[in-house]
Amino acid sequence: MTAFPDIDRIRFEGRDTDNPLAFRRYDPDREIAGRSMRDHLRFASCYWHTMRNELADPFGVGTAQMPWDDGSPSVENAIRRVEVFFEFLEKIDIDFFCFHDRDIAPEGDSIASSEENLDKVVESIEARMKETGKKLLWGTACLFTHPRYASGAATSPRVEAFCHAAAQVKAALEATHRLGGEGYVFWGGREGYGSLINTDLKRERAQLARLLHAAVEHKHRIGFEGQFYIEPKPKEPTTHQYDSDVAACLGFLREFDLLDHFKLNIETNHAWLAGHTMEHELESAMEADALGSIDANMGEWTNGWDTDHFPTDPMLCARIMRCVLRMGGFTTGGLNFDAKRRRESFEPMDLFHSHIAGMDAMAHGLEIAAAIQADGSIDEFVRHRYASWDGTLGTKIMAGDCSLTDLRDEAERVGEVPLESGRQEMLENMFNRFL
Ligand code: XLS
Ligand code: NI
Ligand code: NI
Repeated sequence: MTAFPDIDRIRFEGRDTDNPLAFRRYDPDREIAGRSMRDHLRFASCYWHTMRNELADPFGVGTAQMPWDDGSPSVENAIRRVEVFFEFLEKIDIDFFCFHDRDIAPEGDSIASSEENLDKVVESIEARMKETGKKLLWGTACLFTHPRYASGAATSPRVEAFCHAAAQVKAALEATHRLGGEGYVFWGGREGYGSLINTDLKRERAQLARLLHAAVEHKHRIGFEGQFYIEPKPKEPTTHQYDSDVAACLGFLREFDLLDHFKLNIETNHAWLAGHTMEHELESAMEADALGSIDANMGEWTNGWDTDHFPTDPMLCARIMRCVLRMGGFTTGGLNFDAKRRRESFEPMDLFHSHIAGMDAMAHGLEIAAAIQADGSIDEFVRHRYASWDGTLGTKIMAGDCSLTDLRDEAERVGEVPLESGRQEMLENMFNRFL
């Protein structure tokens, strides 16, 4: 069986090719800044958008053509999708994938039967992984679709919902472990509120922390060594999500003594919904040594939703990859395309076009970022800008050896502050030189 009979493996053909089913920038084995492009970018395709998104929107039904999918909630259908997904990964030349429990296997009519369904599908995924060498970047549990989670999962006012959420996390974590996952994500889509008028915020945040602690305990119990991530998002579907942005997540993790166990999985569209640039979120995480992985997508500045466009803007990708290079590259993380084709792009072939567009733009971003790093003048400018802090006085102040009174005397001694231009526009133009 083949789901994509007209498509061969996508290959690098170079800048001048006019073949839309080829890479123009992404040359997987090319060495750049000390690693192959493949190792820098660590692309992942996500099961929920690639295999399960029917491309419905609030005003219209799904349009996606998926001739391999009979629409039934059966395990057989689920296993057929696995075959198609791995054919896709092979042909698009993506090494990693990500999934939610409910994307890959149907929920049963009891906890036990849901676990059994998951087991069966995981078995077929495991077999396909062995054959193809594909790897799991991260797994997660879907704690936001079922009506039982309408008022939250861990943060539900009903303790029963908390137990169901825990059961799903347990099974999804074990599945991720079995598949050798490099990470596990917590995205709390319903862990927030619609209105404070019916919400006990203090309890809800403590409940969320409790579930995360239980997951850490279980991780150790089963010997899972992958990285745990929190994925910040400010809103949608909730009015406010507790993990609203990187700063809120770091504060939460520190408050509940979880920071040693988690890093962040940062998504561009979520950063924008929070009113931040992606670089702001990446830098804020990096500064706390908590930048783990990236959900590579982009939004639509004008409409304020999580539209999960494929990231096709090279400038954005260059800014993202510059942060990744500054961090020293990914370890367990990667670039997961948490992205969907538009509702009008409904043919199976559009799965290829959309991933190719994202991969080429990220590869382009990597080239730009590597050139900026090799040139070094922007970094050098910033270093120089802070150079006065590297002297004796700066060192003494930062060591905590100066009282306010000492500092008053220093102010008298050092005299007026030399004014220096920040040269923002010059630097922006220097950045543009490398596009
Ligand atoms: C939704 C989130 C979700 C997570 C995984 O907005 O991005 O897809 O990545 O649960
Ligand atoms: Ni995401
Ligand atoms: Ni999202």
